[in-house]
Amino acid sequence: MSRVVKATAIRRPTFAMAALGLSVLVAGCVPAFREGDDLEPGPVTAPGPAVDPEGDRQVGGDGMVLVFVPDGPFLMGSRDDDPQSSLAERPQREIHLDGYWIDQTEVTNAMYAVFLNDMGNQREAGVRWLTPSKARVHRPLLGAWRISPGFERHPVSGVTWFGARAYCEWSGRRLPTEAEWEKAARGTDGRTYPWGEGVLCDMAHVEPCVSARGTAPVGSYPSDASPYGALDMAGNVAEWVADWYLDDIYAEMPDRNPRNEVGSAVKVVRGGSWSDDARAARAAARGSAVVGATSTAVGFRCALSPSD
Ligand SMILES: [Ca+2]
Repeated sequence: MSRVVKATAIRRPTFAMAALGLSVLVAGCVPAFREGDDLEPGPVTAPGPAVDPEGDRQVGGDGMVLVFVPDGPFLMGSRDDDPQSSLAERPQREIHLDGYWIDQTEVTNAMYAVFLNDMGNQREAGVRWLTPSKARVHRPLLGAWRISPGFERHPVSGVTWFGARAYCEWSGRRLPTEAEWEKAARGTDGRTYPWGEGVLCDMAHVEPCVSARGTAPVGSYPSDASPYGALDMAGNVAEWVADWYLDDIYAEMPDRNPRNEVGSAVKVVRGGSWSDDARAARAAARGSAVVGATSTAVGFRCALSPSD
């Protein structure tokens, strides 16, 4: 499988990340740590095909459970009269997506450590895939990548967009599009949160509801479940998706399977996190960050089309 390395300039995003609680993202975070595996990005090897297909769920070769989102239309974006929404979420559109699979949870530290031990912590666009100072995955001198004890099932954080994409390709999947992420999170009916409306604390791992700052094991909040069974779409860590970010894309995007491939620096980040407020946890909320940025509050999940 060949991969394309985008030579992008890293700059501050054009969108007001702070409004969505993503101010912790830092542009161009080049990790200041010693590396012995300064490899050029090369062929990506997958751990194997998805196995054990069973109805609307299957298990990937990396152990991730995937849930199925059926073909059909859904309401994407926010109504003009929604006081919580931003202009970038409007106009609300009926968008049709072909059926696809999406990871039930965010990719975990345990999964990402396997990937790093296979591929190394490579650079793309001058930035390492993972910034250990913002992650619970680290590597001692001459040792293998390992996980801070107790954090094996927490979502990986501190990864660049490139590091997220590389993992999904390695695992035989891909990053979801922005539209796929939103449909997986809220279903077809335009609901505010994955579970419906109202009451955020105790429903999802979001600030200021969490007493201990930081991530939680994936799937710790059964109430943070979408109509398709995708978990932690409102909270835990926010998530990179495939699309480049544009403020005004909703009025122009096509009705079927939209995917914005136009851009050079800023990618879409979706969902709330342990450091985000209720507004950012809405399924329609749009965040963004430069592709080489890393954060303790941003991770990712992958997707898969039947035709992939
Ligand atoms: Ca999440």
